[in-house]
Amino acid sequence: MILNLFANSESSPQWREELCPEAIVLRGFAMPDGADLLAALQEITIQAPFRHMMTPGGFRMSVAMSNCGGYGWVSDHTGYRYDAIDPASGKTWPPMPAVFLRLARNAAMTAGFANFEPDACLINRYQPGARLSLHQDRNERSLDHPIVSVSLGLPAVFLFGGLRRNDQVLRVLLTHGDVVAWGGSARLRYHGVLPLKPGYHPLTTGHRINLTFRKAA
Ligand code: MD6
Ligand code: FE
Repeated sequence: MILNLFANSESSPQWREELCPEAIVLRGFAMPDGADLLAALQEITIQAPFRHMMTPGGFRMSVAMSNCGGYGWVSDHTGYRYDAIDPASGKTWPPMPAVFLRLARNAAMTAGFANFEPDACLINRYQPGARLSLHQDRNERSLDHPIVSVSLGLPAVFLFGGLRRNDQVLRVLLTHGDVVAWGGSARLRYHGVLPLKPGYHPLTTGHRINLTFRKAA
């Protein structure tokens, strides 16, 4: 006989986890594309190198950032905004690679958000100690579209809170290939990332990479 090790849902591997209604973790969803995504990323960062942006309050962000697509998220002393021009080069951001776009659309669809057409991809690079404090994503013109977030390389603890800054937060370990998609009633939930622990990953060596896809305009 063939033993079914996962005969009941209690012990079945949870591929899809709901953090709350309309916020879904798709475990390992980007795993097959990991190497292709990182190869495309190399090309992007030749045109638009990673840089540490300044917060409006004058602090240097510990996460290094770049962008691709029609719009890029930027932060400086004037505030946060989406800009079609990379302020470091004066040129448009590199186009979104086909493998990025296909993954973002597929993940959104799988998580229950049909017809997602991102025009911006913010690329975050974490080195050990880098963190992202609790924030809401609210610079997009319409909040009717979800956000799709792809984790590559070293694992990190993702904090997922409520609609108010002081609401209780969930801690979610995100590892290579995990995708988080959220929108609708969850779109303005506070979230952040705890300081990255040092480690080694064969595809990213000492870093974590996060891609967040949005419809900005
Ligand atoms: C990160 N992510 O995982 C940072 N924002 O490195 C985000 O800030 C984020 O993962 C909106 C939606 C999903 C995210
Ligand atoms: Fe965010």
